[in-house]
This record gives sequence, C-alpha cells and structure tokens, in this order.
Amino acid sequence: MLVLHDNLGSGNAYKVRLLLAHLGQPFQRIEYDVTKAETRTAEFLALNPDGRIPLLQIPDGRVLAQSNAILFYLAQDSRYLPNDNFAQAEVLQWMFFEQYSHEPNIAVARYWLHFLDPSQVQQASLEEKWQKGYQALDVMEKRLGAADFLVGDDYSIADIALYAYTHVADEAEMDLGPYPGIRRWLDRVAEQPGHVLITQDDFT
Ligand SMILES: N[C@@H](CCC(=O)N[C@@H](CS)C(=O)NCC(=O)O)C(=O)O
Repeated sequence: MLVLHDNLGSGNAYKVRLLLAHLGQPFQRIEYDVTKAETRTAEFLALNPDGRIPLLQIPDGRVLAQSNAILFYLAQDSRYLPNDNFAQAEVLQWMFFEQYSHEPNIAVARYWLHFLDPSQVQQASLEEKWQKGYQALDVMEKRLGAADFLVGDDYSIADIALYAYTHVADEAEMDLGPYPGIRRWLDRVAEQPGHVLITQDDFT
C-alpha cells in the first residue's frame, strides 16, 4: 500500500490526500507534527534529507518528495492530467507558479498566523507576504474570471495544487472578497467527485 508521510494542517500534504481521494486509492497516513521538528529526526532525514512532508512511499520502497512532483506521478494516465503535451506543460506552469509565487507567501503567512504564536510575527514581514500573496491571487483571478479551471476546460492537478492554500487564505487573514472568479472556482473544486476536506484523516 502507498504510505503518505503527512501532516493534517499542511496544504502541501493535503494536495496529495485530495488527489488520492479522487483516484479512490487507499493509503496509509503517518502524521508528523511539523511545529515540533518531527520531520527533522535522523530516521525521517534518512527518508527525505530535505526534512519535509509530504513524502510518498510507494510499495517497492522508493520515496518521492515535493507535493507537486507527487501529484504529477500519481496523476499519470488519469483524468487529472491532460494528454496533450502543451496542456501538460501548462499544468506544470501553474504548479511552478504555485511553488514560487503563491505558496511561499500565502502558506507562510497562514503558518505564522494560524500555527505559530502570532505575537512573534514581524508586521513588516507579514505585510510583504500579504502583498505578494495578493499579487499571486491577481494572476489566478485573470484566468479564473474567464475560465472554469486553470488549464483547458477540465479539473486537473493544477487546480489541486492551487486550491490547497487558496481555500484556506482566510487563515492567512487574506480576503478573497475582491476575487469573484476565484471564489466560484473554489466552489467548483469542492464539487468534484471524491472531494475531501483538509481535515479528513481516514483513508485506509
Ligand atoms: N516544496 C515542498 C514544501 C514542503 C513543506 O514546506 N513542508 C512543510 C509542511 S507544509 C514541512 O514539512 N515543514 C517541516 C520542516 O520544514 O521542518 C512541497 O511542495 O512539498
């Protein structure tokens, strides 16, 4: 069986749980408390020297890190990755955007405000994260104001990658009010068959 080294609060890990749920693929979850450095033990570092979840262990023992690489691996030959070469590259384009322009801002602001002691957060750093996070949302709104999904006409792993932290932007104290296209898209994603909430933890 697939084993997911996981954390229920993590949007990066949720991406993988969400795709596995869509695929109807059972998996075992091992939970780590990232606020207590549980992914920094010698045992975990032997599995992933980068010391981070999500980490997927496949039945032959190989492991794969990086949420979006895991999505790309699991989505092969499924309806969640388009067949066309250019559309596949567009999926990757959105997933690289997610990791460079979206996650480092919205996910980090959420982590500071929702999981750490907010009184320890430097206001200037937070405001920079918000400003860059809103820039990323502006980019998404340009697409989603006029289209149902990020790539082509269908739901794909590009949507899963960007849904993970966008749907909890309120926990980063960010306001999605000015983004009607994104808000409609969030509802559309939540209506996909097999959708699970970020808090769901029973998958075996
Ligand atoms: N780029 C990585 C980021 C993974 C990541 O930042 N994981 C966090 C939780 S969201 C983590 O494991 N943090 C624990 C640590 O750094 O010690 C991905 O997309 O998987």
